[in-house]
Amino acid sequence: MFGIVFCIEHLNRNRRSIDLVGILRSEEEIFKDLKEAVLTYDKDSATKCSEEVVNRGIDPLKAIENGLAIGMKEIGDKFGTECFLTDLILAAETMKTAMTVLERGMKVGASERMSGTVVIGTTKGDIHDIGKNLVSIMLAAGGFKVVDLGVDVPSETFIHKAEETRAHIIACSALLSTTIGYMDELIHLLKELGSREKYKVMIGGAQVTAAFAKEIGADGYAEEAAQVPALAKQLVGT
Ligand code: B12
Repeated sequence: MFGIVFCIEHLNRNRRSIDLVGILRSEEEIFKDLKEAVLTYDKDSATKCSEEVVNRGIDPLKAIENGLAIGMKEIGDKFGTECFLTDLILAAETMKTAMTVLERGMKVGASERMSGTVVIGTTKGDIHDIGKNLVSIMLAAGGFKVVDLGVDVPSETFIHKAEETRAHIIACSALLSTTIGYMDELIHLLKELGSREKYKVMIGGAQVTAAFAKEIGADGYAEEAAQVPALAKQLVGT
């Protein structure tokens, strides 16, 4: 009798672990669902998938780059033909919802933040913040203390906050042809104030190019958020 009970218990235990393995989705499946969530503006699914990423210890940056950002790019590519302003707003909000959850999975403690301080924001007149938020997350994960000023940030505020926080880098994002000029303004203002040498200025965003960065005398430019921590470390020499 004891033998039979033991056998049944043994089988059950094994089946449970098989079931467990059975219900564990692959990382790729979760990333695909995150992409779909952005494309269908499904905040519930975005939240659930992001929680799964965090709870299972999957790298949140991989989830952003291989899931959310791909969905966002698809929406961007369809802009003006299949997708319009409302679609963009809904997709962006879905991505933000997911990123709030994923940020909890970034394993960077205060003591590890010794690479330097970065003051970051989107230029005046510009409310695009998805790329800027991604860059912030990457910098924090790369060991930087990040002071995020949000969107529509005047050049004076960038400088004031950099002074206040004794920042090493001012990072500026812009997505509109009409707002990249404020990056030039920022550098001019720094020069006028005699503070140009105090900070490294790093710029980026869809309309920004390496040539533009060189033209206005910025210290660094990166096309992708993934390149930013290495660039920032190079700039501050850490
Ligand atoms: C989502 C989106 C919106 C959302 C923004 C939501 C949000 N919270 O950000 C909403 C709907 C609000 C919006 C509004 C508008 N938008 Co819009 N938007 C987009 C869209 C589709 C995607 C942008 C995005 O998030 N991309 C994904 C992120 C991850 O990419 P990214 O920002 O480029 O960032 C990456 C890199 O550039 C880099 N990076 C970014 N920042 C930084 C900073 C530093 C320091 C570094 C080193 C690197 C770096 O790293 C990031 C990750 O790899 C783009 C189209 C496109 N394909 O770019 C249009 C786009 C930028 N928008 C555009 C326009 C015109 C507008 C509006 C003026 C529309 C309108 N008529 O109202 C308004 C602008 C309002 C304003 N004052 O800002 C145009 C700009 C055209 C131009 N040449 O100026 C685009 C290109 C669409 C188009 N094809 O016409 N938009």
